[in-house]
Amino acid sequence: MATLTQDQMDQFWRDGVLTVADAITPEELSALRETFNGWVQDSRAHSDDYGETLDGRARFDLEPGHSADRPALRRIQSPEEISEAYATVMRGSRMVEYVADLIGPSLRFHHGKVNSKLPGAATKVKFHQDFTFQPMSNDDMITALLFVDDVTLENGPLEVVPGSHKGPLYSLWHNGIFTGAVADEVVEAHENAIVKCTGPAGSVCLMHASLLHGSAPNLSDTSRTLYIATYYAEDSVELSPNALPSTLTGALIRGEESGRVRCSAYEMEIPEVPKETSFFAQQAAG
Ligand SMILES: O=C(O)CCC(=O)C(=O)O
Repeated sequence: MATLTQDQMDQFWRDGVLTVADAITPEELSALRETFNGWVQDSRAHSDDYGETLDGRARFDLEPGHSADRPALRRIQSPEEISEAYATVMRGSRMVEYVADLIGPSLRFHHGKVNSKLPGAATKVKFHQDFTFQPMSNDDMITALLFVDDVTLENGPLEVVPGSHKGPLYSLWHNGIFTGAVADEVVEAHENAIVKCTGPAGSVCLMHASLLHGSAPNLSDTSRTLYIATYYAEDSVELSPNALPSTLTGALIRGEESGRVRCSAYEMEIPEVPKETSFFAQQAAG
């Protein structure tokens, strides 16, 4: 039985985005926060990115200006690999039921990360579409952005262009450089349509992977931490190597193996996504 209402599902398919409250229990939320606060404490002992993920890149990404006194931990790659709290939410929370209502019943896990903007953090995410980082044989793919903190208009909320998931897909390459961001003209053309996704901690913003989105720096004195997990329909296959591989890549989270592949009749260039640098380093190069 569906957990989302028909109106919510219709809104998702119309806008490519839907924010829903109470996507995890208060206990799950406390466990995510406690774990994250522990990671922030640990980060005080480091001056450079640290830890290691499956492909050798750092697990913990520090913003320039990070120090022991003013920690600025901005990303944790694949937190489900190292934390029971994050693994539990990724596999078994209400958030997963919402995703299954939309693109299930059978789901696989693509990748996960924590994106944090501590108070005053300068981190800005330039506009992009996730699907061009991770093309699949069909586009039943959802990025679930779970609010670990209250997300307000001031603390760097996700900004989206409703309806943009219906196409086109825009290039992330400009003048021979991979920037992980669409061209400035694309953002300017959609400027008046941008909407900010806010809500209390424990809410989730469900975003179609082809939706144009970004986010601004945190100008407030409260932190904005998101746990971001991407899921795809069981019968979809990756068309390029996973940009953020983990031991859980492709894991079946809900339902059954069908033994088949479903392909959409759309055309796109298979993008080349350089793997040697982090997302933020790529965006900074643009
Ligand atoms: O952290 C955010 O505000 C946006 C995250 C995002 O778009 C990404 O990491 O791809």
